[in-house]
Formats: sequence, C-alpha cells, structure tokens
Amino acid sequence: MNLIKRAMSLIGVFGISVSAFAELVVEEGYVRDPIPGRSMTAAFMTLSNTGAEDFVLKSATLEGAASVEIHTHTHDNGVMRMRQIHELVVKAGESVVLKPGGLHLMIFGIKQIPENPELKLCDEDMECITTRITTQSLVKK
Ligand SMILES: [Cu+2]
Repeated sequence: MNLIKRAMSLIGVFGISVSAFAELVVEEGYVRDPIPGRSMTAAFMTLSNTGAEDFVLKSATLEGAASVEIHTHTHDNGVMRMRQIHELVVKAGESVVLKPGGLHLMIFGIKQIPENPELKLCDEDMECITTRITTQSLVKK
C-alpha cells in the first residue's frame, strides 16, 4: 500500500514537470541566402515562449549548414560589432525578436540550404524543438 502511494506521488511529480516544460514557438523565421562565394549567413525570427518555464536557448542546428552560433550586436565606439553569446533566455510568456542589426543566429559552413530548412533549437538539457523556416534572398525578386 505504502509502495503504491509512493509510486503515485512520483508519477504526480513527473506529470507536473512535463506539463511545465517551456514551449517555444518560432514565428516568421527565415535565413538569408548567403552572398555568392560565402559559406556563412544569418537567420532571424521571433521566439515566443508560451510555456510556464523560461526557455534557455543553448544551441541550434540548421539543415544544410555545419554549425550555428547565437550572436548579438554591440556598439563599440560607434562601430557595430557582432559578439557570440552562449545562451539566450526567452522568459515564460515573453518573446524575443531576432532581427538584422540585433540578435541573430549566425550560420556557418553552408553547403546547400533547402528552400524550407529544418531548424532545431535546444535548451541546456538538450530538449529541442524543431521547426521549418524560409529562405530569403538579399536580391529582391
Ligand atoms: Cu553574427
């Protein structure tokens, strides 16, 4: 009897932790076509956390690219510089916008990016969400 009770409470605790897991929604995600001859580019999107827990973005992968870094821009004596950051917190119920001139995902080692590449965003526990984003040419079509 005691054992069953303990098992039930364990299930209860587990159930709560699962339902409280952060839910990240990616909106208007796109990756820029790289400049011809270059193997790097950037991706932009709005990250909305609809869950009850903060989402700490630690790593990402993009289909067709070797690696992805989280970058931000800082002003350094009037010069805009890119800087790598190692985590990006999206607080519960809030959104973070990645846009040109600000936060972005830096994409390295591009071979061929498909039209709607798969983007995977992972937190510190390597819990990941997978979505598809679009590609956008710098040249207006
Ligand atoms: Cu960058």
